[in-house]
Amino acid sequence: MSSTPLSTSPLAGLIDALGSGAVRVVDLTQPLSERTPILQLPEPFVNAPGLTRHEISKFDDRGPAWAWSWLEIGEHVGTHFDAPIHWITGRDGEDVASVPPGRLVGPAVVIDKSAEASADPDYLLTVDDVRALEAEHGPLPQGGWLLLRTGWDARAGDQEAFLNVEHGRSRTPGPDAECARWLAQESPIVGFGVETVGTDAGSAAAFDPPFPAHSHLLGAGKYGITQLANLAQLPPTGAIVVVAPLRLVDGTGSPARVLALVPGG
Ligand code: 23J
Ligand code: MN
Repeated sequence: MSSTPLSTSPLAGLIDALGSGAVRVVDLTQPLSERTPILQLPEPFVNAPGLTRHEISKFDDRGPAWAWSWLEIGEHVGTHFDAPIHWITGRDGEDVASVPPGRLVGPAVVIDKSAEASADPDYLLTVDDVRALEAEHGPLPQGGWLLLRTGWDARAGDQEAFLNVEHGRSRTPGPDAECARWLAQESPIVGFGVETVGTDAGSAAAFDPPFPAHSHLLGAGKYGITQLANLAQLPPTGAIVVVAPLRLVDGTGSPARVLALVPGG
């Protein structure tokens, strides 16, 4: 093929940059295993099962040259995607399979509240925080993903540290109710991502509405992603995020591979 179509392609620069290392691919996905921390809702609610692997064969009589297993896993386990139909406010919206692929790739904006969350595990992100970020880095982009950095990814190997339950309540950061409403209804982003077990703060069952990130964002046809890793490797703006859940028909969510394209070797 002639080089003309490639060199005139808007992807030509990206292809070169991936080849030269001027753009790096950062894995924002936590490893998925039997030890992946899972959400623990209080009684009387029912929780999702974590990963269990069932061996089909392992180079034995059941399959002499192949190893494989089948998986038992909740839709909302590990680094995962929340589809609108996960929540009652979005019940008439998209399942995972119906999400247009263009909405799964977009500009990432990272808001770093790791110092705040380290000082106060109940830290709540506010509209003022996002406005301050916009004042410094420009408005949130149309079709973008706002990613909340809290430093919580360092705890992801340890269920107890990750859920951080004290006196029966989970102390983890997240957006306050007004911030969740604003992101859903007034901002141009399509999704909100976090390092914690859910897009809502640990204390959010008591907010008005309960679980406002789920309620407002999914109700507005927007999306969530959780249990992200390596947000520290992203600039505040300028990265592209690729969110890849299973295309699960009628799925309310799915474990996902989440990748970022990041400029600067
Ligand atoms: C169900 C109920 C409450 C919450 C969640 C699920 C999640 O965090 C989730 O994974 O969507 S907070
Ligand atoms: Mn979920």
